[in-house]
Amino acid sequence: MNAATTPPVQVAPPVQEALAQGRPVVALESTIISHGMPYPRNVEMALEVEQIVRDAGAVPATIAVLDGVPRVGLDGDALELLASDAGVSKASVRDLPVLMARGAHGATTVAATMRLAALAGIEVFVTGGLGGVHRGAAETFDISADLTELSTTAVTVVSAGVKSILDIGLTLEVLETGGVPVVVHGSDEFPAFYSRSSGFASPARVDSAEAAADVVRAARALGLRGGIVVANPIDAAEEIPAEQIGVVIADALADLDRLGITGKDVTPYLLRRIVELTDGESLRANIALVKSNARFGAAVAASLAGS
Ligand code: PSU
Ligand code: MN
Repeated sequence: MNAATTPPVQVAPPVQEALAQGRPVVALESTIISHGMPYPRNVEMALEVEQIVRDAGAVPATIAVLDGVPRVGLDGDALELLASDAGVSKASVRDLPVLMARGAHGATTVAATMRLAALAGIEVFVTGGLGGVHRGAAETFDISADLTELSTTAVTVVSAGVKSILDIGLTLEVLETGGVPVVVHGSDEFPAFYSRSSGFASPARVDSAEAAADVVRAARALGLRGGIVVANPIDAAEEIPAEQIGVVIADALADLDRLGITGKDVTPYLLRRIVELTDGESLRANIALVKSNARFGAAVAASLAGS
């Protein structure tokens, strides 16, 4: 018997049943819980987002590694642990084997969540923001593994775009190189997470969940190997204008060199610092956009399940 043919992923019964019956399932990541927001807003957000997915008729599947086991679909106790335990490390794809070998906990990034979702047979994944090409990457080579994963794993990722802590233009270039379709819901501009506008045109626009699902179906028909980026801009009433957040981001970025922060610590540091510098305003916007993405992503999953 070849153990390698059975993916070592534990799928929770409600998720398993939904997948077996062809009902819509939405994967959710856990780095956003453990390293993206402060406690207790992080666990409240995680529970609210799961409920939004349920209310839209889909089954939520939050993904993480617990005691070395990749888990797809978590209960409230597991979400509480992820939100509050300092021993939960940030897990991208390359960290998965190490955590499994050690029996440790890990909160999965977009890249790792995509990989585990694909192993479980889940097609749609909702998050807040994608990782991408960091500013100054020409020197640091700091490019998120989220982009590599998008070019190799067939999962549709619904986000509010890319924060301007990153180089948005270069991130879009790398997505193009990777053959990743990028569509923006209801806008001609690619969104910058806190703001609807980024100064970069949307590679393609879709005006409904159905239209987004049409793109996924076509990619599936072509047998495209990689994923799809569906960007859902933050609601106009919730956004922080680009000029306003730009100053804060510049301030936070300036800390990196001074404090010697590099590698996987960069994104969590910046997220935390932006919350401090905006007095929680960025956290409010972050939670609002994740909820909006959950509603839209569940609708995309429902449309795909009907096809
Ligand atoms: N961007 C956000 N919030 C987040 C992240 C990114 O606005 O929580 C997290 C996601 O889990 C993403 C990861 O996959 O950071 C990217 O980290 P890195 O840049 O180290 O690849
Ligand atoms: Mn990085």
